[in-house]
Amino acid sequence: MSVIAVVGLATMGMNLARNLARNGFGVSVYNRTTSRVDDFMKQYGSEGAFTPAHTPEELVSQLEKPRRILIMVKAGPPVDDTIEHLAPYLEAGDILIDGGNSYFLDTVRRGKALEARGFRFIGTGVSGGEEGALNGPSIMPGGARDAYQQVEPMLTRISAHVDGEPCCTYIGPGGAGHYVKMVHNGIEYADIQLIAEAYDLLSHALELGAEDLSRIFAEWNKGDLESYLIQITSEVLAKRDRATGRPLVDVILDEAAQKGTGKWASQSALDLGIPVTAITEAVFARFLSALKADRQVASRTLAGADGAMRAPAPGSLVDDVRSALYASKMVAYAQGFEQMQAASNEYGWDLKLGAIARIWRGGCIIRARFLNRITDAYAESPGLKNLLLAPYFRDAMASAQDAWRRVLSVAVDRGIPVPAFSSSLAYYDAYRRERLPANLVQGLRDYFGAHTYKRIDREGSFHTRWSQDGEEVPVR
Ligand code: NBP
Repeated sequence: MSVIAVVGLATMGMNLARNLARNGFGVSVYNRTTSRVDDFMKQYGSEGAFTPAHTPEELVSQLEKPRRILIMVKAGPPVDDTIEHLAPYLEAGDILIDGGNSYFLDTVRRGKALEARGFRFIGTGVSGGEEGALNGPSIMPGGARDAYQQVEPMLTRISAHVDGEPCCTYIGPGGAGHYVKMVHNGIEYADIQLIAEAYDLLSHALELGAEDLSRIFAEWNKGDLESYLIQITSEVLAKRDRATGRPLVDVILDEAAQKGTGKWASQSALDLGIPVTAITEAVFARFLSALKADRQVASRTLAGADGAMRAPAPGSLVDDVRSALYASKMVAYAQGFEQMQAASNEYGWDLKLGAIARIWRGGCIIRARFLNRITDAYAESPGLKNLLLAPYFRDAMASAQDAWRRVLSVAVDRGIPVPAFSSSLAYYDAYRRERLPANLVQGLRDYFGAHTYKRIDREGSFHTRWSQDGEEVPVR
């Protein structure tokens, strides 16, 4: 008998099944297109205690009770289809785990529907891509805690480990696991966009080639910016294209694709009223990149900047861009964590933000040295309102900001688009302003729509009869 099944043997399912088997767990494997099961057994069958299944019924019959089934299929209707194929053979108490990138409200719906049928459901985020799935991902499980306890030994064993701690912890009930994974992916979008802007700035302002830039990123990876994404940026930039001999990055088409988790994170932030500008700018930047044909026309039509400012010294600009990247990244994480806090309040999840930072230190795409700083910040001050207010982040922003502003001046002067850098700085400057121009916004809204306003010196709501007698009247 197997202790767990993996359903869906594409990239993620295949590698998670191998990871489970390597860690000594007996795994049954099944896939809708059953030739994939046979291919899997041929290629990896000797790696561990795998049992192939060719029907849902056969799969369920191979499992110890309560049955534990990890579903790794394409997010959306395939998850519902898979559940419906398995359900007729399951018994009360059996546990279904959806490890794909499902939308968190689908997870809430599925959890309720399955509980009503006596089954238990865990919606879990899994990050780390192909390599993480095989060697240790970061795992974000949500749903019924008692169900999680039944799979905890397996999930913690196969997850990445940092300083002896597993990158897997119970996140919260309902859709909490998939929500946190969604914000993780949103932060990943922001991180990647910021890196792309740093690359663009240095390659245009200093006319550096991919190999020079690769060396700069490798150097940055030795300091505060040390992270998986900075490391692989250096590797991507260093790669030469076999066909043309040019840097591969120079022949890759500049249209970024997406699968939707960044968009969902932005949409949820809009619903919650949380300003996650860095993630949202990153999503918009991908939309803009996809308008390649339009951009080609505009590039020949619209005038650009003349770059009249004094040229910056190359060394100092490289250092400044590093600081701007770090400061913008801190803003992106501060916003993402604020969004998770808001969602936790809204949905009653009691998210432990410090623990989430801890399980993102290994295995996942945004793993980075500075996640320790986030864990420390929440340990020191569990009710922290915004990460930027924690002493480490406050001081780091203060020391990076002059460089950040210089970088934006260069970008504006040269006409180099840096939407995530600049929106992060705008957020920082707006967040630290005691008084914003929303007073005028309120005045205008009251003028054309009698929407009323509050005053700084008196309680209550007021309306001014702007275009009549100009009198202010209190409003109940
Ligand atoms: P895909 O997202 O490419 O999905 C392919 C799998 O879904 C195959 O096993 C396929 O079966 C199955 N499937 C489909 Br499509 N429609 C189905 C249906 N109606 N009923 C049953 N099975 C169906 O696989 P993946 O890249 O391994 O990702 C799996 C999940 O993990 C996704 O939610 C993904 O977003 C998430 N994820 C992926 C990564 C990554 O790096 N790839 C990282 C983190 C999370 P078939 O063989 O019969 O077509």
